[in-house]
Amino acid sequence: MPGIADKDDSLVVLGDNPLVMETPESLLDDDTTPTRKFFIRNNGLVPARTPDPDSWTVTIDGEVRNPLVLTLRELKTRFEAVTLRMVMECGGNGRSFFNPPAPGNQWTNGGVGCAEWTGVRVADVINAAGLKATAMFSGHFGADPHVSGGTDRQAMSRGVPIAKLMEPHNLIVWGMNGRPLELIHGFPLRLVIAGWPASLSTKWLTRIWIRDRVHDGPGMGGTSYRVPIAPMEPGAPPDLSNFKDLESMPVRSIVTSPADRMHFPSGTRELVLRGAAWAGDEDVAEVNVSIDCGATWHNATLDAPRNRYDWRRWTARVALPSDGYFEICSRATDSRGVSQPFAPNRWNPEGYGANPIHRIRVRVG
Ligand SMILES: Nc1nc2c(c(=O)[nH]1)N[C@H]1C(S)=C(S)[C@@H](COP(=O)(O)O)O[C@H]1N2
Ligand SMILES: [Mo]
Repeated sequence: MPGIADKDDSLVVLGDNPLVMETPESLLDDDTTPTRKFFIRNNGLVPARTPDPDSWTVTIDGEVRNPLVLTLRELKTRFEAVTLRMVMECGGNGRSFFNPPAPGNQWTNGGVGCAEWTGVRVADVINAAGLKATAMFSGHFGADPHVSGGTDRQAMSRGVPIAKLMEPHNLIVWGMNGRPLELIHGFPLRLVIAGWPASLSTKWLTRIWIRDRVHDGPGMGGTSYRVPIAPMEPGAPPDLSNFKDLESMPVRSIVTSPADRMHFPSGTRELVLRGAAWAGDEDVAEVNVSIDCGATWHNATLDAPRNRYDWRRWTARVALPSDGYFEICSRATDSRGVSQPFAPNRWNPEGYGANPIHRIRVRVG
């Protein structure tokens, strides 16, 4: 399979055609997720590696005054380059926690990573094209062939309302963690839409179509990346008039150390817990940890984010009363006071946005 030779052996393959790999929580213990540990989600095939990345073009057209066709070289010279560390999270992250099960890749918490992205602001490029008053929504296009092999149809093409598109953290990137993008992550050019499902962050980016209506590419409409407005009964047939696009990703925390099922020597009376927390468009307000499956909670200490949309690394020291078996939990709360639920709420037919409290098990002695 192209592009995965350098990946960490411990990534878990959830599917091989198209290729999907998740990162076990304990592999997300770095402040910045190294590229070799970064999850992979393809909906189509991986395009051939272009021999001439500087000549790769992205088209900005539709409801703009001056449609643009910009080469990667022009993007680098005409616009200010910025580097931001930001979370990228699959909309289906956590899907395996739904009951009844929702079909699709059975992500645990590993459809996420936090990398340093280098590129130009989407808003700067769109402003150079000049939005018309009729501009309402974007449609994003990548060069990956459909799984059938055909290049006449898109594997996936999603979009966002114009107000979100113009958010200054959204980038068109060529760099990831200080190096050119790997082919599997979108070389030579990808979109990064901050805080919303990663399906919007189109790899192998070729076009941003500015539309006068909600985009209707594959991955839009129906129950795709959509969640119920009024909560629905798990497993019930969906009423399509009750769905809206999943926008900001919900608050989530993970314990990244120790790993699940760790065994500590008899007499260990303190554990240092480490993890990460993030909350889509919101800030993380606090992270609490428990060693008794949520019967009692303690505060974790949060590191400062580098910039908005970065994740928060956290640490906590917890005392252990005895040897034995402990269920350690982490629960984050966002700036609106919304916490991770004990079991995923908001069941939906395609399994988006499941963010239950993370739980690991350790044994002492
Ligand atoms: N062109 C293209 N872009 C894409 C996809 C795709 O299939 N094709 N998958 C999307 C989805 S669903 C996710 S979760 C992220 C995964 O990004 P990664 O593989 O770099 O981790 O890419 C998004 N961008
Ligand atoms: Mo995804």
